[in-house]
Amino acid sequence: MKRPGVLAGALVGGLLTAPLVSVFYLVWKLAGGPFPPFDVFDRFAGALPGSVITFGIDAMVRTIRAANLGSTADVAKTAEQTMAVALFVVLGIIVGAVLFGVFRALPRNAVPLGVVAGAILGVLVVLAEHGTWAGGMWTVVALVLWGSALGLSFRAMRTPAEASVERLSRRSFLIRLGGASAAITVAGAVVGALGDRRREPVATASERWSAHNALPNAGSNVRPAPGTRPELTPLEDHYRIDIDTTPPVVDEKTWRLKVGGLVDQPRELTLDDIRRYEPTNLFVTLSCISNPVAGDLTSTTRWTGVSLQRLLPDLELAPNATHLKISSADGFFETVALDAIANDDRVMLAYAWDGVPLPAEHGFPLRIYIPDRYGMKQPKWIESIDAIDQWEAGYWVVRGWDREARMKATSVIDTVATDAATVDGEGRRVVPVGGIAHAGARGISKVEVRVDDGDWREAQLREPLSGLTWVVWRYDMPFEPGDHTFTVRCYDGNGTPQIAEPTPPHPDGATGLDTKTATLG
Ligand SMILES: Nc1nc2c(c(=O)[nH]1)N[C@H]1C(S)=C(S)[C@@H](COP(=O)(O)O)O[C@H]1N2
Ligand SMILES: [Mo]
Repeated sequence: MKRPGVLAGALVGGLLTAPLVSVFYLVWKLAGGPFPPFDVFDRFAGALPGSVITFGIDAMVRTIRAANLGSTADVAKTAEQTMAVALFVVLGIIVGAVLFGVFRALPRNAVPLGVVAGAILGVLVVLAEHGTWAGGMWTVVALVLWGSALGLSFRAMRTPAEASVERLSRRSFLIRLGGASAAITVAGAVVGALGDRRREPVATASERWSAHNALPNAGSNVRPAPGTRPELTPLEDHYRIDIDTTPPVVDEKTWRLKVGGLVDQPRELTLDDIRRYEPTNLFVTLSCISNPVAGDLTSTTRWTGVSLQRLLPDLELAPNATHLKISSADGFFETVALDAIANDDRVMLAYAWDGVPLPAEHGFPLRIYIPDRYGMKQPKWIESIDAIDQWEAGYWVVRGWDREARMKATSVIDTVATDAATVDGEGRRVVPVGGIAHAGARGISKVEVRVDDGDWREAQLREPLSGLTWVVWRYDMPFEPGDHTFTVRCYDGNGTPQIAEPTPPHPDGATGLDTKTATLG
């Protein structure tokens, strides 16, 4: 008998892993099962050294921006998910090759060996998931089936030593396997994707606060230059950054906020318990520390939650507690100093954005807001709060990012509205130039624009939505035909100018001035 070798094993491994991924996808989309390719990838990425991850993120953000691929957050997530599926298939190919090597040595036991290998792989994959029992069982069953299919394939590919017979029957087996593989892969992907579309939207637009209320600065006489980004980001456009390929799904019915550590007694709060406190509403601009100058990883919405100053007395912390350690459903964590809470009643546990429950990707049911800090300090999907007596490094601090992560002052040109030239108060023809400026919780006192090598000219500032949001600015440039380069800079509320020297996001946030070019004709 001729036995198939490791190359055949690699091929069969790939042909069996593609439909496996597809069936996992189908069960995930239709029944909420686990999706092992993402779980394995997330564990793998979480274990990489911070410098490697940072390099990866940086390269990804740069590529997306350089190639103009669209929303950085969306494209990055899709890229991550693609890599996760590719990695899983590659692992399937490697395991297929290795197992065929083993089968060659013990040809009579190929099927039972395949079953055992599938079971072991199943358990390893379940360890990477943080899912339910049923999900874990399903994963193991699927991988046992996968392993036995590998063993059966090996058996089917063993042929009498006569060469011509061998080639024929092997080829016909592989053709049939390939056909079945392709059919299952495509069917699973299509049905899964159709099932996904029936998902309910988080909250329809009409339920949102912004659908029924005017913004607090609606009466401002500084109107945004045409083409300026929306001052309040529509919920579906809010940037999104998190460590996992898919957000953790939290069930409100079983979710509890667990409060422990240095407290008189541990307790568990339901979302309703938290919502019963008098709410705090704040307009907030959140930014990712990985956002390059003029990047799209920054957004503004209206946050609702309970101020930690209001909640803390009821949690009865021990007198020696100095920090809160906040831990999330996806394994993310950060610490917050009690001093920071005592000094600022805007530090809050938030459960709503724009008047509706937090969208799943943005931290449902609960996240924290800490003014003046980049997003990396602000866990979503909070599960527990532990009072502790010392500072601890958070998830991204452990991985080499700045421990304070204070937002840098930044200003951006959104538009040179060449099509919207108007006439100003003095009868001059002007072109509106506009954008935003933001300096965390420090406010913006001045924005200046320079055209080519000219003097810095002061822009008009629209009243911001709050002291925590970006400020929309506008500069009406006296019309002058030709190609021009525009540069913007801002000063924070204390009069400190933004840092003009260009530096990358790592380790404490990007700096540098934004420039745009436009032709006036
Ligand atoms: N649990 C959890 N919280 C998290 C993260 C995460 O990966 N997991 N990412 C943080 C980072 S780096 C940012 S920039 C913000 C982004 O919040 P958003 O996705 O709602 O815009 O969430 C923060 N909170
Ligand atoms: Mo971030």
